[in-house]
Amino acid sequence: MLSYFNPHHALHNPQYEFFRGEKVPCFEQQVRQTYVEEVLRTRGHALREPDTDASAVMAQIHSPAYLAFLQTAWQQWCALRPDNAATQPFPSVWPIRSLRSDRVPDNFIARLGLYSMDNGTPLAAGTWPAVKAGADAAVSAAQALALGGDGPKAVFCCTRPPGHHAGVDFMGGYSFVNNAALAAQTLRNRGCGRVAVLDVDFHHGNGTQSIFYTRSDVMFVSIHGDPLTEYPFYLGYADETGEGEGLGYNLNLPLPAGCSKAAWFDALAAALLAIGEKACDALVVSLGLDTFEGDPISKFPLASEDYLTMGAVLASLKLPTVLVLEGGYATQAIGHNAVNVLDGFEKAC
Ligand code: OKP
Ligand code: ZN
Repeated sequence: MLSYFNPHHALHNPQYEFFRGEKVPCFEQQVRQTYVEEVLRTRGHALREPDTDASAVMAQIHSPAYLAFLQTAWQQWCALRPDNAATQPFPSVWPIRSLRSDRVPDNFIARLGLYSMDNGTPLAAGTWPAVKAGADAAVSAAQALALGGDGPKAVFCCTRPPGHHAGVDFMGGYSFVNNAALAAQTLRNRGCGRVAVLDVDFHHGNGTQSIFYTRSDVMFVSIHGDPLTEYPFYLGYADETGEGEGLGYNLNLPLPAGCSKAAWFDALAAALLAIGEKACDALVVSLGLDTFEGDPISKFPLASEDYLTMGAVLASLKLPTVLVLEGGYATQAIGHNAVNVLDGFEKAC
């Protein structure tokens, strides 16, 4: 499958995150993309560098103030004191209920809280250039997809860090810019009447859902660990069905942690049925591989061979498809699991 990769992902190289109250090495590591690229090459897939500047599409999805903050966040952090270059900034206070989010504080950590949903999204010196190159890869992939006629019927975007937790004006869950939303918006810009985003990452794609919640031109469907017990906790319930124009164009299929494979594939069938009912012209898959049984932070049961099946089932929709890499933290397995989805997809076409 034609694949666009993020050539600058390694610039995003934070040293630690907080996990259960402790500083731990980041789960979201450089080797994740290295391994996927390696398996793509050894299994014969073409890899391309991005050939588009995502800036215009980014401005359609994210707020100007958030994008401006993100671009210079590291410089702002380092300007506070020279020692800061050796550490990482984390928010510690957030404008939740009763507090104002319409004022932008002068204090950097307060601004970081304004633009973050958690303290689990470490920012490093090269975060912005890495994230920007990932956005370029997502838009490039969506532009390379053939919408009828000759050309690739599916394209893969191989990038990190992930994007599906990032909303219009906030980062969170290792995500800064919403790559799947950029791909979907690019397909809309190219004339697709309706795009379906199917998010199969273990974690609910709260950012993508919120970006498209009031729109019917981009449908959002997600299969994920029940937010009652799993991150991101505050979104992803079955009763979130869209609002206004978007009513009926959001579908959450939460599953209990520890559910069976059969339950997962039943949810996938339900997701495809719902997408099939809405006359969609293209599909974007938020491809998280953290549904893998060996994932260190997730609780779904899929084995490596199940990803071949997943790919074949996704292909049965017969829609032009962009697959965008999201999570997956069993680093040794992420390459084969991701490429199994692509091979399963192509074999079924
Ligand atoms: C990103 B993706 C909080 C650490 C928890 C949340 C997991 C983010 C997953 N201190 N991190 O959906 O794979
Ligand atoms: Zn995830």
